[in-house]
Amino acid sequence: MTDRQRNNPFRQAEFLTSANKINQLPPDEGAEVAFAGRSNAGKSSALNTIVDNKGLAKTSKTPGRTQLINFFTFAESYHLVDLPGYGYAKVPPSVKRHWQQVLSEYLRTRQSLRGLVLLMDVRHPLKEFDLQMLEWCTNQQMPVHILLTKADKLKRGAASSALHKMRKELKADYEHTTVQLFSSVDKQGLEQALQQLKQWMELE
Ligand SMILES: Nc1nc2c(ncn2[C@@H]2O[C@H](COP(=O)(O)OP(=O)(O)O)[C@@H](O)[C@H]2O)c(=O)[nH]1
Ligand SMILES: [Mg+2]
Repeated sequence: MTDRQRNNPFRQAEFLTSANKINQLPPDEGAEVAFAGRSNAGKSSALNTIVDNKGLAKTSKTPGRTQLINFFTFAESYHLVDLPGYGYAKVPPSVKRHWQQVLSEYLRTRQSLRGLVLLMDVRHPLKEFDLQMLEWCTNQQMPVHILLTKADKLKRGAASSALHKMRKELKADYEHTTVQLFSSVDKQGLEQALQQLKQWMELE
């Protein structure tokens, strides 16, 4: 076992269940962190990187497929939750409305939810879906940590200015939201993301 594996409690995570409706969620116990982002933001890839298991969350080159809330579990009552993104143009309005309702209710009612990881492609941040999630979380005083994904696609300087621009934009309305660069390809930002999850779930 390498040090990286030993320091990562999430690598034991396994699939628990999928839900399409609020009443299908597993018991509201233990500690939970949810991942949200528009389709294709790199959410499944980031989850797989965080749990150090390429096969856990399905990744796809065809966006918009996941229309379920997927629960992964480790150490009995800890959950990582993959929330569906509905930012893809081909999602019908009725489906979009269904998910808006499910997501807002989930954020409003889930007692074990400690924080939301919001993923955005570093080249296309703060779209309508992202602003909606930020609004809902702020209203619930739910902590949000943003991963600016696919940072490997930008040169170091461009990535760093995207990060600073984002910090500035968040400052006015979402003062307590934290943000970092992340890449599932070169693993930049992985340690910082793990630290945030461990802190929220009190796994230090
Ligand atoms: N270069 C690069 N590509 C990525 C990264 N993360 C995801 N991708 C690619 O972006 C696409 C969508 O990724 P996926 O994780 O399925 O996104 P999701 O729809 O948000 O779950 C896939 O083709 C991935 O290979 C990253 O950090 N860097
Ligand atoms: Mg996905």
